[in-house]
Amino acid sequence: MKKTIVLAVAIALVFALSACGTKEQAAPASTPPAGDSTAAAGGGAATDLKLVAKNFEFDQKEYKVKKGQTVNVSLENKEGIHGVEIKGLKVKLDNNAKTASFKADKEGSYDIICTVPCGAGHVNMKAKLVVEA
Ligand SMILES: [Cu+2]
Repeated sequence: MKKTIVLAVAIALVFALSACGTKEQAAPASTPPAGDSTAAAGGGAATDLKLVAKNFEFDQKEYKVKKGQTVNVSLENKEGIHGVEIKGLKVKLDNNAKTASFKADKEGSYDIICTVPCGAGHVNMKAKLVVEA
């Protein structure tokens, strides 16, 4: 008899948990936008953002992503050794950590800077990330 009760409670728990899960329909992937999550989340709004660095500039002055997207950032050092920090988004990349993911959940313009003292043009190695509505 006791076993039946335990089983019933277990089933009720499972239902309660799955009911909770359906509340968040907007998030098909339950992966939080942690900085170290590089796995491609199946479905959902995800986008790849590649930053190509050389002496002493990035391949674009301005990168754009849509608000709400999970952005998988990667860094390619085409010439020289550079690092990247996206200010305000806790994203840092270099040759040891070339990829990162973050959720673009706030509109705005974020500064992208080089984090490696790479040479004469280092201080001017800047770009922008724009999160659009
Ligand atoms: Cu630099």
